[in-house]
Amino acid sequence: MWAIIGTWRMSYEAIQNVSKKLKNNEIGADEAAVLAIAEIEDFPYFKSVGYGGLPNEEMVVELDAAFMNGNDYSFGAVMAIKDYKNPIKVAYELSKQYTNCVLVGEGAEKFAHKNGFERKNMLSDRAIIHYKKRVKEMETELKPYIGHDTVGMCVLDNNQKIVSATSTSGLFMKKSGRVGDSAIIGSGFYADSEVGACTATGLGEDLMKGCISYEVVSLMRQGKTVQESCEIALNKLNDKLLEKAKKVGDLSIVAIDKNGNFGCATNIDNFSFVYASDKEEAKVYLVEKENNKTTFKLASQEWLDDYLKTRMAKLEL
Ligand code: SD4
Repeated sequence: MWAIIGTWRMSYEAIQNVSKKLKNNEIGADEAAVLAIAEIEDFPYFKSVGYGGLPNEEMVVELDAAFMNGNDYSFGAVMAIKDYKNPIKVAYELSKQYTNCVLVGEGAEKFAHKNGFERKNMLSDRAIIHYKKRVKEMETELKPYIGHDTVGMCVLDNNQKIVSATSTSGLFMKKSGRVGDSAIIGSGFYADSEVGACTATGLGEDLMKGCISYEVVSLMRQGKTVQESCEIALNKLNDKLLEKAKKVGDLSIVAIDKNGNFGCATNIDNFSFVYASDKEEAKVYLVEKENNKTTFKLASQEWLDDYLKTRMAKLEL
């Protein structure tokens, strides 16, 4: 039995590709998560992950990524790393270390260099255009743009191993050194092979307030289904923030349980995810939310075609 779930439509091709290998037992959960996320990091048209990711307010691309092994809870994370092609591979390598497994900025870059990871200028021409357009729009004051597309994946393999992993350029126009939930254990990702895994996307500052990925796994551990766990955790965080802070950012999560069942929850209107398992091939789902109840449906072919067209449309200043 195996299953894989990834945030956003962006996970589609990568999940299709690794599914074939998971099915044939060619790779396990670790490799599936790392390969799939690296493929997304390499694709220049996804603008919140890897190459082509949107820069911070100084027009520098700083990336966060993380990996967690649900068998032994080992994990690794890089934060605000610059000029490395695949932050997820660096995070994975760090997860093999008991100590020093979370590195930021220069320290992360030194580690990547010492371990022979490929360097790359991660600022694409397209990202520069996005940046300049945004600067023009905000002539007076630069504010972080709260649109998002971070990739998070949870994978269960045929050996009942579960992992969770993420990669992101974080918020567009963020401050230099800003870190969101994606590289913070328990917030952007969490995995326990005896229970399940969860990963999040949205406004990191708010997702961290609920330690949401840990919360979802805890609820599953207490006997809730994966779908119940996602909805309870997300609605609770959403409602608490509205009550206490009078505002809440975008929050979306996906999760799997130890039997490969999936769940999702969101407080926005355009969240999508991709799921594949030994029982079904990779499909894109669109999530809908009404009165704290989450439903999802398969994306139509028209929606899928339109997505890539929009993503790859010519950009002009
Ligand atoms: C962050 N959660 O850095 C990330 C942003 C995100 O899609 O999800 N973008 O806050």
